[in-house]
Amino acid sequence: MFRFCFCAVLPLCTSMFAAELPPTHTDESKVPAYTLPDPLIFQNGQKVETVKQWTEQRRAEIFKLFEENVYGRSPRNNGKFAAVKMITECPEAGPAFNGKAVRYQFALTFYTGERPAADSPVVDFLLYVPKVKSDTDKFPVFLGLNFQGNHTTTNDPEVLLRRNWNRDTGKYVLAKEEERGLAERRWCYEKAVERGYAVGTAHCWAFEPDFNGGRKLGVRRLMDKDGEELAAEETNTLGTWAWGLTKLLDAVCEQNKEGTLRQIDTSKAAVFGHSRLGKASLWAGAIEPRFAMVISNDSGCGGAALSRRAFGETVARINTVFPHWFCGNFKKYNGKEGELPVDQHELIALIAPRPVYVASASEDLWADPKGEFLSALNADPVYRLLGTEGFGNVKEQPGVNQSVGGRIRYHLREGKHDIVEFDWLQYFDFAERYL
Ligand code: GTR
Repeated sequence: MFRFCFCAVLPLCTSMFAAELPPTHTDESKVPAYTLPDPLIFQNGQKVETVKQWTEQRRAEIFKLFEENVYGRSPRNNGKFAAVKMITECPEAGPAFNGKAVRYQFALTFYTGERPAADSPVVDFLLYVPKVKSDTDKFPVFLGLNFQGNHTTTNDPEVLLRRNWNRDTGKYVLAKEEERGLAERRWCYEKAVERGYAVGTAHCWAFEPDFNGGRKLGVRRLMDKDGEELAAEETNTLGTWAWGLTKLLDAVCEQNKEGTLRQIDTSKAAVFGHSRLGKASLWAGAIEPRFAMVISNDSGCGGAALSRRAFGETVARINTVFPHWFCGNFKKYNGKEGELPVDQHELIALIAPRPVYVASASEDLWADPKGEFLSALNADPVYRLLGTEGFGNVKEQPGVNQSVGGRIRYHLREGKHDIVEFDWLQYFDFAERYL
């Protein structure tokens, strides 16, 4: 009897669940015909012909459309967040990687009012800087968020086991020793410092936990009024992470001025991210002109991939599974990508003329590698208008494992959705040339 019920009910449950999820496909023949908005045509139909028109008017127009329709108005721009202050402390600094680097561990405390409270949000920020060999050494810095805590990004035993979020209880717990280094293969600290780059990271959940309702638990709670609904154009989790990336840069700049990080060249800061954190890094590049280079690793839908192709993850799908990532207005475009006043090539155009790297992986169809490539390609006219070589002579998506382009650069790494040494080595080469 039990067996009968179980068998009868299970297919029903799965089909109900499946019915709630908007369908997706990875079939190129099903990609709808679409026309991309032209970044060099104003909304009123007028053409952008001069650098001045782009810099002073059209860029702002596109930026506003992204704010209102996709990522939401950044905390830094909405007036309420301006009052949030940050204190940077450095409880730990010491040698790492056999003396090749110095490891700094900062605690960034966010608060409003006179001084931090006992429960003020704290973000732990880990930074490896190459060891200084001469007084004139200046190192560029890569900044990016991580998925599970700083201690998971390395086996370095000195990385402090600090607060970490527990998703089930929605509370802070202490990070565990057995988690140390879990994501080490995704981080290339030692190679980075050998090549002369500093790399800094913080757990994205420390800025805001990654679930619907996380807003009440992260840094954004400082600006929430009790019971206040989030306005449809207000930023959400991805926008908060992007803002968080700008705070990491603030911390580096502040410590640079104070002398602790005088060996960092703050005019050479690259922002990077993988997957959902790649979406955040692209938006961070758009909101923060101090990021001198932007890297998107397999960022997919809502990142580098064109929404209008609706290949792999779609707008409807991402808004259903992750309702807290984008602003409320983005949901208006579920199944109606053609009505979006912008598409993701224009996000890349917002970064122009700064160097931007878009990376895909051949088996990562969910993130639509071709759509990511086409975004890079369609941002090229803006880079050219601004007097750069843009995507160089690239017109077609390259085969696997070839890095192509100029100031806009692209590769399709062989393999799965991931960030691995091959990706990092391309980013270091790119930085060497353009940062
Ligand atoms: C997936 C999501 C993608 C991507 C990825 C990740 O579940 O559909 O948009 O962000 O997660 O962040 O690893």
